[in-house]
Amino acid sequence: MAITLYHDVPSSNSDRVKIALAEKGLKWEGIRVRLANREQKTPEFLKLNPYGKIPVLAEEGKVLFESCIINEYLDEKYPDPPLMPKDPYLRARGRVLVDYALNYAHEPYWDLRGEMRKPEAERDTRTVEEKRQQLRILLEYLETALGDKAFFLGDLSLADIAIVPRMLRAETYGALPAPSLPRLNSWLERMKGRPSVKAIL
Ligand SMILES: N[C@@H](CCC(=O)N[C@@H](CS)C(=O)NCC(=O)O)C(=O)O
Repeated sequence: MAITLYHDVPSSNSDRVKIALAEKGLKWEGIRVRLANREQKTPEFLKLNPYGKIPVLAEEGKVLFESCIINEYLDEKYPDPPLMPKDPYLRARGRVLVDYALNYAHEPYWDLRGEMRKPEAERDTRTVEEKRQQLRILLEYLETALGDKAFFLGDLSLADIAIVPRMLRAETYGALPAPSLPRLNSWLERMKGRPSVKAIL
């Protein structure tokens, strides 16, 4: 039951799966797909993932793509330790929060990423500050969703694992930590303390 992960470094979407694998204590072998060389668009790779994106997970000839779907597969196939609550509402709530963080809050994140990837001298500092602020405002929903809980659904779950790579990037791009988001800041520190997350930092 060898698990192969097609990934690159850095790749926040690959990190999402690496964190889940580590939380499950699963061994895996990596095949590096160098995004800089556009290896994800080769005809050979497109046979694995028609989207031409990483990560891709292969196990016993079975192939999956889309990081959140891969993580759900891992949680179902390797249920110990469980990374989703049993309660149907909480399971759905976790997916809602992930959708919010990755899709609804995508636009300012993506624009900020675009600026921050430019050499410092070429960045539009006004756009950078504006996008950081827009992102922080959207993240207030996650701040409220955390409430006084240590993790989004109470215990560590696939929701935390799905959201953390994006928040680590938000930190790298200067949107976090933010005084308006104390719970999210503490959650991020808590996540960074986990060996599974430390391994991808
Ligand atoms: N929704 C996908 C997103 C995958 C994705 O965008 N991966 C990036 C790397 S982090 C990628 O392969 N980018 C290269 C490209 O789009 O050509 C997932 O969660 O797996």
